[in-house]
Amino acid sequence: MTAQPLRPALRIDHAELRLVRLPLVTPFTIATGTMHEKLFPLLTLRSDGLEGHAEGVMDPLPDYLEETTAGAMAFVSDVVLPGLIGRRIAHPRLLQQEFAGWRSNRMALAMVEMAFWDLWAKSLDLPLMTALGGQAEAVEVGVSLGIRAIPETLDQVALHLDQGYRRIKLKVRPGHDLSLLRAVRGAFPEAHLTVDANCCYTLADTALLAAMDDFALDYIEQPLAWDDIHDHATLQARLRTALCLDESIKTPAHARKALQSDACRVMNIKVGRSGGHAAALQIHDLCAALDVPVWCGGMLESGIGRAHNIHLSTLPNFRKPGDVSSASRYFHRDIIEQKLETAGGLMPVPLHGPGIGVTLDRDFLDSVTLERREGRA
Ligand code: OSB
Ligand code: MG
Repeated sequence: MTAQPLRPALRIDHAELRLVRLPLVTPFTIATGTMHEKLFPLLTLRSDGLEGHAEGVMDPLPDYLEETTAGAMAFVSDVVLPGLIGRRIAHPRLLQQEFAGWRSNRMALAMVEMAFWDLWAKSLDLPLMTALGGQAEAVEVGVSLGIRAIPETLDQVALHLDQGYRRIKLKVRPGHDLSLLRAVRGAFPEAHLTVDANCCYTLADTALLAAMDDFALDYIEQPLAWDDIHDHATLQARLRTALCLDESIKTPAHARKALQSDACRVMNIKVGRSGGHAAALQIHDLCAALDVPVWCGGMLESGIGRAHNIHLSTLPNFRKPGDVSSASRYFHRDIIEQKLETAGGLMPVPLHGPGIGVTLDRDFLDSVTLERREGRA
């Protein structure tokens, strides 16, 4: 007698790729520019009456990393999906092997892999967190505050600390760094503070970055170039404050090299930047093995990407507050039926059903969809 498989492989019957636009409540400024709206691809994979969803975290212009929304839409709809539709896939981890030959494009591939994880968890009637190996009722959350005038930033810090957020991340850039830190640290001596430079410094700024040691920051996020690890190791040796890498970590191999060279002592995991959940779990495990804490980064995701991020954040080495703050900070109305809102610095894990545990608000989604492409077996 042969054992029955737990469940048969899933056949991808249908894929729908949308381009969605949501206006932002307030413009969000970081060192590389200002976002006024969130434009993103949203993928739905269907199998046997079930649906899995994920969104892409690339921007319209290649100013965070090299991927673009238009490039990802074309790559996914013309190349990746035709290679999967009609195929039976036994486990989401197999997609990592399937995609191993593609260079870069980690955000586009993550969207496909993540939609399949959601579909697969639903086929097992499990929450995504359980399929990933995590467990929690809620996860600890911080906020990322975009660049604004210092008095406005002080008001924002006070507001978010009052709301219970567990960490305040300040976006910095040359000319808006030490003066900002003097003001914020002066006003909030006890706050859990970090800064994020989004790659805007070089080793020539070492003295300025070393001066940040005086402000009791938990870490400095991605001070140097997006495609660098080596210079971060040089910088880390010259600072007391821990470095945290974001843009530089696009694969588990990048994570390994960064850890081996002591280029950072904290890591930001963005599942949508790193090729998907399987890669995010590998990065998580590598960091855990070396006792390096991780936290969940965000890319102003809608409720779909936010739900993925929250489920992933239930893994045990997510030991610092993540950028999975309330969706209402960014959007007047979300594309899901549930509200992803924090209380007391905690974001509840959405469990309104299996998988990512949230459901699409289809009428509203249709009203913010700019383009729709379909593929069917
Ligand atoms: O570097 O973490 C970043 C937003 C857009 C691009 C890059 C980053 C960010 C954020 C936002 O910091 C975090 C969030 O989604 O709340
Ligand atoms: Mg960052």
